[in-house]
Amino acid sequence: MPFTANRHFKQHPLLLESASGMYYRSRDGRQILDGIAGLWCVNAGHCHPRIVAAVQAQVAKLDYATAFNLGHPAAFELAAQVADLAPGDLDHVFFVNSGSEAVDTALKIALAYHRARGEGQRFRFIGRERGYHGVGFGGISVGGMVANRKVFAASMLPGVDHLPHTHDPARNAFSRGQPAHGAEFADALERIVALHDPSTIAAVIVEPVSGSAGVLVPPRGYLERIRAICDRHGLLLIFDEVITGFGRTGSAFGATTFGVQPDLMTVAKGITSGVVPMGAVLVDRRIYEACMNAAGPGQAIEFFHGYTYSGHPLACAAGLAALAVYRDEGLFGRAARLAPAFEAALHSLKGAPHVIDIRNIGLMGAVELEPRPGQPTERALDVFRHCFDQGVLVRTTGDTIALTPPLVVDEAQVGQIVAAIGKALRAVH
Ligand code: PXG
Repeated sequence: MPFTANRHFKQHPLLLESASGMYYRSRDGRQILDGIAGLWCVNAGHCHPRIVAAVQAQVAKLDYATAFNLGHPAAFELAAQVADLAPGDLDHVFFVNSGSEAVDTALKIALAYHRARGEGQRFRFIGRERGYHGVGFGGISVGGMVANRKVFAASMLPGVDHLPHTHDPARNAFSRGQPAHGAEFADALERIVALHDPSTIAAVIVEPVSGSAGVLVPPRGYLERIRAICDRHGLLLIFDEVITGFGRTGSAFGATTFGVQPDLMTVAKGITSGVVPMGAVLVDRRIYEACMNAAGPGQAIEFFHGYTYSGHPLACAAGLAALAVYRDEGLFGRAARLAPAFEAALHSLKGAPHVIDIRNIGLMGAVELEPRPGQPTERALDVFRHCFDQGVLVRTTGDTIALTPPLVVDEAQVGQIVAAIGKALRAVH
């Protein structure tokens, strides 16, 4: 099982059997309120009838079509709609099947772009401490989660360096929205760039909001500074929006919420509302054109990369239906409208036992607990279990409880989730 205590699970299995809207039903017949949209992905709510119908119709019509030298209309339609939603000139789309594949693909596009322009010496990537970019060798190399890296350290990509993370509880604990302090963490990029010689660096990759590390919201002005330093030195800026994409922060993307334009963007999860696996890389027109123009004439292939399931018909059908639901139900706006109530509810946990920080943006929130001495993660895992027993699903990362409900959540359900956490905190005290 992925990222799971396998032996513990088998002694204490938790099995889900069905789902609808905001709720799972467990194997033992209990209703579980989903506080984490499956795994930060089911933004439209579970088993949305329009998405279900679209996938059912598609599987009966065209089950599979290769995207190698062939195509099918839904892939081009979905690409056009995703590009339409994206800010600026991110108007070309490469489909993959997960966030990890999206990240590895984006890193490869960055290398291909520089090489196409005669700057093949740009091979370095800059990631960030506490960043999560999936589990491919590219993703763990630029990622900054120690546990995900240490076993595999001998096989990392060469030439990767990391920015410092921006978590600064001494100055920013209990911030609502973007923290006031820490734009200067971006200045480390200047130092790293100088150290390695700017002309060797291909790209910088960051999540606009670090998700897996426990919802680390960028300090005010931080992303703008990163963008400016990238521009100064000709580095591409990749936003990994696998979690922040498709409404999570209260608009289509983190890039739109924070008003900072990346050159490449990786997405997954919410692109199909989690119904069929899919990811994508959104590419700035200038990058696309450089790669096209550099290739040989005639029938030369421009980018030697792709997956059997790139643009899978079922994923495209789910994606088109999910985008239609987001649009017709106004779910990104709903997330923005609910965000203040979500924030107030979450911050009402200040003062509860062992709570040392609370953070939030859009419908993304975290409650950080003081670890038990010598037993990191145990307190949060106990809270997880107490919440589950109360019929509420939350996520833990380290000693942080993360909340990312489907965007169809209502205020009463937010209240129920927060009340369950409060009760659990008192119970495990
Ligand atoms: N980038 C980001 C920013 C992610 O959050 C990935 C890439 C990888 O996506 P795939 O589809 O390959 O898993 C992710 C995935 C958690 C959690 O609870 C987060 C993710 C996956 C599993 C658990 O923090 N994010």
